[in-house]
Amino acid sequence: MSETTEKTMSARDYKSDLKPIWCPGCGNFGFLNALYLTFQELQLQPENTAVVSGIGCSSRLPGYVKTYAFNGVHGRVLPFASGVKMSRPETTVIAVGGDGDGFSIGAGHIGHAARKNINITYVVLDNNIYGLTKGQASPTTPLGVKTKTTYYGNMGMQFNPVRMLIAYKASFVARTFSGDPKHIRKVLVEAIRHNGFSFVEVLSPCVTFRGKDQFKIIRDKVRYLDEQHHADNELEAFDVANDEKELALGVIYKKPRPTYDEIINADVTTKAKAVSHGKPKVNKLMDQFKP
Ligand SMILES: Cc1ncc(C[n+]2csc(CCOP(=O)(O)OP(=O)(O)O)c2C)c(N)n1
Ligand code: SF4
Repeated sequence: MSETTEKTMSARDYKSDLKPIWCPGCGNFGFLNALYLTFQELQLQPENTAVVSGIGCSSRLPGYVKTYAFNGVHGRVLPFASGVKMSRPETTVIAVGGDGDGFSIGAGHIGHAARKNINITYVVLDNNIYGLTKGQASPTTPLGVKTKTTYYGNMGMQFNPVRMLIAYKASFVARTFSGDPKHIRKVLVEAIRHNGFSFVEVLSPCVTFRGKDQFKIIRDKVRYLDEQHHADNELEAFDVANDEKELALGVIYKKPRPTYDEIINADVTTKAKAVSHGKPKVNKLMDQFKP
């Protein structure tokens, strides 16, 4: 008989030996520290936890965490994370990446992971820019902002990730800010505990390519949701998401429903029973493939 012994974990135990090489002051530090504390609060066991990413400054994060970790290819964080979860359902899977990784090259994957309700937590460290490749516009760069690729000012409208994810039928959608690690932790604990696909947008300034004043700009623009907000009401959640002048922080939408693996397991079990009761049908089907 195998025995599993759970180790009591402190935040420090989740730190890998690699030292982050992010620029001093990068918003990603606040998130990383909050992540260690979240793991401690949930007492996640490293052998049952996987942090998976794409490519970007933010996607370096799995290297700094002492759990299973995978730094994949640009834009493919969700297929990797979904694969890990489907093959190892007992694993807590955290997918991490940037706004470029998630909403540009990887945009095609989000809707499907969300609508299928794959039981993972997807965190986008949204800095409104491509950081790693040195400052090109991303899908969340605000209108009019001058970047390396938008010399005359960004001409495309900025994506609204929270609104997008509610529309994609994600069962949990939240927004938080790397200038408030306590809030990140509160939101992340709830996101990881949520049974289903949870999406968390972290406003996480790139101080190098968006400017050091981004923390102040964001702080002046956010408000905290309280118990007056009904996160299970989709229309109310859309109203909150639609407000782009004052950005709401907290759990904006949450409506649990069966997860992808729960549906598959129930379905496969039912079908397996039907097949075993009706063997001739399967044989008849297989006969078609005989020479
Ligand atoms: C297939 C592919 N296309 C392009 C790149 C180049 N590339 C690397 S990271 C990146 C964007 C990084 O921006 P983001 O995902 O927002 O992350 P950040 O660095 O801002 O955290 C790009 C375009 C790549 N590595 N692979
Ligand atoms: S370039 Fe921007 S996102 Fe990348 S590490 Fe530096 S501050 Fe952070």
